[in-house]
Amino acid sequence: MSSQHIIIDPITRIEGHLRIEAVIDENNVVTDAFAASTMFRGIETILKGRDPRDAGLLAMRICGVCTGTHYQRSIEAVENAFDITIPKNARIVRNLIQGALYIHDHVVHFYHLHGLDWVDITSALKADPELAEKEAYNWHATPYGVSKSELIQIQARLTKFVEQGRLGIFSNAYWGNPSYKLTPEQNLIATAHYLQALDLQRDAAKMMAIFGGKMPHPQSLVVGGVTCVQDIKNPARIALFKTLLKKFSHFIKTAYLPDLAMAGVKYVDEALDGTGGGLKNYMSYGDFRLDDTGFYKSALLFPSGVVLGGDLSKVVPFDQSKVAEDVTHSWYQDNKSPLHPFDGKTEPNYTGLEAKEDGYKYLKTKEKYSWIKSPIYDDNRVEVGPLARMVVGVAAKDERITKYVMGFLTLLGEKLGLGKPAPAAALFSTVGRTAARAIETELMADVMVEWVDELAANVAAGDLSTWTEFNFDTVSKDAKGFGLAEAPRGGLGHWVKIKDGKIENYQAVVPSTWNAAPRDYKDRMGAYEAALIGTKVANVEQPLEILRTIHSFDPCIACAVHIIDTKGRELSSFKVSTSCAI
Ligand code: NFE
Ligand code: MG
Repeated sequence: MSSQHIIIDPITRIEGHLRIEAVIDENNVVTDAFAASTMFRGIETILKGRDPRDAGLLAMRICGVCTGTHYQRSIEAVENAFDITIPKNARIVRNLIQGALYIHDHVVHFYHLHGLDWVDITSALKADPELAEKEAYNWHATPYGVSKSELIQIQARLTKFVEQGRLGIFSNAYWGNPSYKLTPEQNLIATAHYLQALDLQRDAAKMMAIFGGKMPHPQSLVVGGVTCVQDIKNPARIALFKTLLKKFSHFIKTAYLPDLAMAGVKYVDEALDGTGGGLKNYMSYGDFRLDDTGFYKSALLFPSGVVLGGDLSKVVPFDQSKVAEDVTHSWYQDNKSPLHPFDGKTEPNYTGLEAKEDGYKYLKTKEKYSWIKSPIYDDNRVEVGPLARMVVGVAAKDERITKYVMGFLTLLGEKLGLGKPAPAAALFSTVGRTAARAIETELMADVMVEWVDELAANVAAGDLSTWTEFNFDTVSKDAKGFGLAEAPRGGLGHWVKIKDGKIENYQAVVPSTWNAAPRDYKDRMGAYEAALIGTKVANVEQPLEILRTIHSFDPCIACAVHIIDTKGRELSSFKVSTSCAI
């Protein structure tokens, strides 16, 4: 039996440095896969010895993409350590900043990072704009920005790029690959939305800045609450937030979801046969407190829990003490067994790649091969992210989540002519992962309207409190706490141990750490690796199907590793052995 080794390095249209090595058999089906972060950073170590009140400002530098999320989790870990409950206004403001991050991140992901795995831009050049306008009405009653004249303009812009030989942002992709399935007209619609979303995403960033002070890296969170008192008191600021939200929400409903349904119908076979499903173990830490009972007590927008083996009939309660990180296959000093984050270590041990006769270097997959650690929950490998949140929500019979998920499955069933909703099991796939993100985006945009009204009403009723008084001089100097939440890409936890008033140990276990991790001590695959198994590649020179599945997780490797080589040493050099990677 012959097999081929595909290396994609770097994977582009992601944050950070990710390498995928896959083995494919004579039928071009992936039989083995390895995910490696080739980048080394170091923020957990930098936090040691610092004042815990400063932790958020340093931890936020873990990533410039999921801006604010590490900041908030870090502050919440310290609040948990000192048992501080924040006021209502602070809770809502934090929800609004995070909510704006979600809708920003998800739209940018679908169109700008993942879209070209589904949409062939060069095919859009062949489209008939008049037919494309008509086609858009098949997917929404009032489709976004796709009148014939708008589409003609967009096509002219693209044609100019091509004639000048300057495809720019669209260069170097796998155009013409047989696994592109949309019609030229559908490709033109999605391309129009790609370009329109480039402009529009600024609005979500502005929303974050209204209460966060700036973007990226908002500044208005402190241990005990938030500092944006003037912004919540000013009705014009709240009204601006609502206007931008409304505008963005319009795009979500009239472009993002219809495009998703359009692609979902074309790619439904891959959803139904479970391509890219992977581990089928889903975990959510739970997030977005809906009342002021307190951290880990309040009702949540996204319930916490674990669903194992795709069994939607039960949810295992989440318990943070069952989180551990293993480094058997990661470039760190070995531990005897996986460590809980309170006791976690970040001690590099780079053992390099292996040069082979063909002149390329390969991952030493039997040994250590990634800078990402392998997180484990109660001795299970799990997937986190929007799909996990939707799956856990449905399994937990959460009314709101079930309504949005069923709404999409019903729409898909209708468009497919099934006479009933598409089966929920279709979600356990690459297409399902991408769909779950869109479903969650609509849900978030809708619930944010309720939150901003709740904030305005609370302020109008005279509650201007934004901070729970907290005097560091009067609390115990030895404490520990955790900030557990859901970042756009999945469960995010920061654990802090404080001794003599200084940080003694700090560990972050991040969404892309869960998903992009290598094998563990039992040689079990991480989520990316498992999701690639069984994927059929139409053209091995253009492993588009591999990119499609990896991109469906929205990788962020800066988050996943959060360690930095301050000496700027070259840690390894890599050659790209495939013709190109988007
Ligand atoms: Ni750097 Fe992040 C999110 C976090 S992911 S993007 O979402 O936390 O791994
Ligand atoms: Mg970590």
